[in-house]
Amino acid sequence: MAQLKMGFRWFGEKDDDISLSQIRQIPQTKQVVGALFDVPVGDVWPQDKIDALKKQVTDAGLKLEVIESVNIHDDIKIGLPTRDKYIQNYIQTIKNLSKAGIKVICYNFMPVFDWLRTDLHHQLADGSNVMMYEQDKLPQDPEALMAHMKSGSNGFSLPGWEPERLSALQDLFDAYQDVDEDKLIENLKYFLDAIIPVCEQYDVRMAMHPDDPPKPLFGLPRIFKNEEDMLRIEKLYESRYNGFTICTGSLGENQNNDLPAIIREFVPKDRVPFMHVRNIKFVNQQGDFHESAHPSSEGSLDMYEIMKALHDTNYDGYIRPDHGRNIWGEDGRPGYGLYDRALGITYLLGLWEALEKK
Ligand code: DNO
Repeated sequence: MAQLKMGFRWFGEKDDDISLSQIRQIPQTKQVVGALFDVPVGDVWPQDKIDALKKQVTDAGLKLEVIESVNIHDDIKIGLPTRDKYIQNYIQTIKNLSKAGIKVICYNFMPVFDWLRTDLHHQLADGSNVMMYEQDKLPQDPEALMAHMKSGSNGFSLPGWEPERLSALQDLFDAYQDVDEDKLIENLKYFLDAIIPVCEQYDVRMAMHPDDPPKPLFGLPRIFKNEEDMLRIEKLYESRYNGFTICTGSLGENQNNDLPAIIREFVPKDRVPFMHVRNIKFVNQQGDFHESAHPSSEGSLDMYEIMKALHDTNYDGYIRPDHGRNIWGEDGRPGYGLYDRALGITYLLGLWEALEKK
């Protein structure tokens, strides 16, 4: 049976209340998706810290081959003259990661902040908690938004929302004033032109993550919202090293996006080294949604068709369950509990096994 390279996101010994030994007991899950969370964005990731993380994971009987994320300094996204320095740092990080056997780097090109929700603790009828997005509840300004995300985080730092990265928020917004979609694409191309040859040489594949939610917010441009955007990004640099993370939840938040079709377009072209799989449930016509139970045909996306598309296209990249519910008394980092993501893995593996035997 073609094995899925199943992984589980882990925030490190210091920042995660889930242990590697717990992850090891999830069936058929060998990959830890990790990162260094204490290196400021833009700095080179030191070899010794990477090696220490690698050793920790391998000592626990697991593998570290995917990094999520090496974040991109805003000067690169804005296109400031200082970007060259940060790009050189990024290149050095790629080389260091390659030395530790890393094969895939997940990253995003979202201005200022990463993913976004309006409620991090929406309670479902069964008493579990999920994250939710309701357009009308979006805080009015970026500062309020930052405070809002922080207050709902159960005291954990949320990936992409690290306060030190988002200090001086208003200045950052001002710096993006002249950056529209075309400019942002141009700056992505500049970045890819510099790094992809290095990735090719060092055998590290870049996997760009979609914008979440996939629409412009606070006047900031968004360049990875749908299939059309992907066709544009893929052409910026023709190489299997310029790839995508297909995140079913993020892309699925736009009801016009057809996930199985997107998988069938890009997997055969060898542009998808990494998959994030989760379900969401739309609650109204306007497209407000919450994230739904992980092992789920309860959500609005058809998990069977998504896995079938991966199976039909002989997907052999890495895959991980994405945000799940907090259940059974868990009160940890929103979206990243142990139980529901583990249930999600068994559900996905079950679908896969059935597809294999058909
Ligand atoms: C949120 C995550 C994102 C994702 C980055 C990838 O939970 O899906 O923070 O890791 O956008 O760079």
